[in-house]
Amino acid sequence: MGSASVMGLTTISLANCFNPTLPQKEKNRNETTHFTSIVIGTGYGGAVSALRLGEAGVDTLMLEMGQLWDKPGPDGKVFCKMTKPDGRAMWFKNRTEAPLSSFLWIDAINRPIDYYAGVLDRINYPNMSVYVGRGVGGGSLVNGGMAVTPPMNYFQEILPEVNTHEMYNKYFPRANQKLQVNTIPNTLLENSPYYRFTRVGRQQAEKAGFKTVTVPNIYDYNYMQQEEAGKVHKSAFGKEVIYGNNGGKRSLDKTYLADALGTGKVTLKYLHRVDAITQNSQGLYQIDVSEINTSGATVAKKTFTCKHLFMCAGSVGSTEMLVRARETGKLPSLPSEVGTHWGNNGNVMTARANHMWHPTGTKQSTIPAMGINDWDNASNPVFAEIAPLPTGFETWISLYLAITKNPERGHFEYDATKQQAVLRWGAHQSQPSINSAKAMFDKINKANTTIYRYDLFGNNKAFADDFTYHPLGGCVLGKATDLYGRIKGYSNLYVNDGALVPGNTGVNPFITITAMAERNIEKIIQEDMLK
Ligand code: FAE
Repeated sequence: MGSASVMGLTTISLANCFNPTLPQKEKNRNETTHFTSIVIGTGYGGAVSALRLGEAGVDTLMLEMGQLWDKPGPDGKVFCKMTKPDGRAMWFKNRTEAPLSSFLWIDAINRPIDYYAGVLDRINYPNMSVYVGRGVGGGSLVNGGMAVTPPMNYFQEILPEVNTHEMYNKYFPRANQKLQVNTIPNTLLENSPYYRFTRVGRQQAEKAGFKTVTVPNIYDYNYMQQEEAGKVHKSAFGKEVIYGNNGGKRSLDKTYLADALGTGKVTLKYLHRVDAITQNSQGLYQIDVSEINTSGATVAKKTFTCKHLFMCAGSVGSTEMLVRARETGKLPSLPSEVGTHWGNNGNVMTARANHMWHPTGTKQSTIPAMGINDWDNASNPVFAEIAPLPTGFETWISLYLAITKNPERGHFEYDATKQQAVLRWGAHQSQPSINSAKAMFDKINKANTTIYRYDLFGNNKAFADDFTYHPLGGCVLGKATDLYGRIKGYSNLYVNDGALVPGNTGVNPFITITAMAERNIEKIIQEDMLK
């Protein structure tokens, strides 16, 4: 990241500050409304697309509905802690909606908060809720940073038309390098009290005969070592993650997006929500946008046009907008495959109660460092992240986010009363994930004479099967699009985010999304823009 890029970000941040005293006409005067390309969304797919477009000299506008998270709140911090949430925690909610809903069956986790443009959203559909990041950087602002390249044979299985050799020799290494992926030093993993929960999880998995693997991360482990030494603000060690990190996290605003703005060809507008997309009589894409303030009120309506439109609003965001555009007649030729083949990456969360002599620690890093890898198991493939539960007191709980090979797929349907496309996912569709996770954790419980915790996820459930951190698909590569994300039925209209991935990656997905986006944008720039 060069200094020019950092300055680029700062300049843009000031230019885009919401200023309620500025008369509307003045604000919109001289505003460029046509760009060669527009990228909707600033998550992994959007950030890669914008950087490469900018480097190729293409004038590009990025539109992001969330905030630019660079201004400290009244407590001097940009983000709030998980254990002390306020309005900054969640996207326009009156109460937090954390994945763990209770403790000892008591509704002690979620709290009332101000209705505000916070950083984490939970989109609630029947039987399935989807967590997503809101802000410049998308999911990178709220995620656990686990940067996992999928096993090559599984990648080949889900995307057989994609050249695996090229992916593993060029685009996965490129994604890892640009995202500044690094590995936890042994001293932290083996000695730090903040990773006791990981060592306990590893020992108990291995006792049941499972393999464990260290998982790389984008969190800066040099910074974490300084946290341990008490030299810097404690972020991973200070209960910060799903509502943002105030240090250590190399989120996209510090990597790809800073470099994209540094090209001088990319303009970023945040708190700009895309409401509708259509094509005008000259074949240009027309994007209708509401500029909102942090209370959610619309402060300006704007229209932008472009030749090349990149849908990078995430699996749910891109799919919802496209299904709505098709069903309301705004882009009527979109193929029927748009809105199908959606999956939750087989996500299921579970927790075990350890014996008193196996405490998991009053101190826990929020950054997971290890997974239980049983993906080669032919009947029940599972890759389970050993997840932290940083409450500040001893719980004796081992928490896991399991990724399973659930073949079930959901689809999106337009609901005219809500004027929205809605995810259809039946409750029974989560059962294969529970079965696989149960097969793994029954064995771990048996080997360690332990039991599940039933008090954390509501309704006495041992498995939380009604939410996902990893929405994937909806506009799948080779189905709704060609093999590079060009949407069938239209020219110069692309998807380049998690919506392309067919429902499951077998591991945490952002490395796959980033590498695929690198591959696609390279081809699109070469063939559609430079020729
Ligand atoms: P995404 O990052 O969601 O970006 C889409 C962007 O588009 C967002 O900034 C939206 O606000 C914006 N947007 C949507 N609709 C509109 C609109 N109408 N107008 C303007 N802007 C819009 O998409 N993955 C891992 O690999 N490792 C992890 O450790 C991990 N942990 C996670 C933990 C949590 C709590 C969550 C929620 C996710 C986690 N993930 C993890 C998933 C990962 O963050 C996710 O797969 C990627 O962020 C998806 O990237 P996309 O580019 O598809």
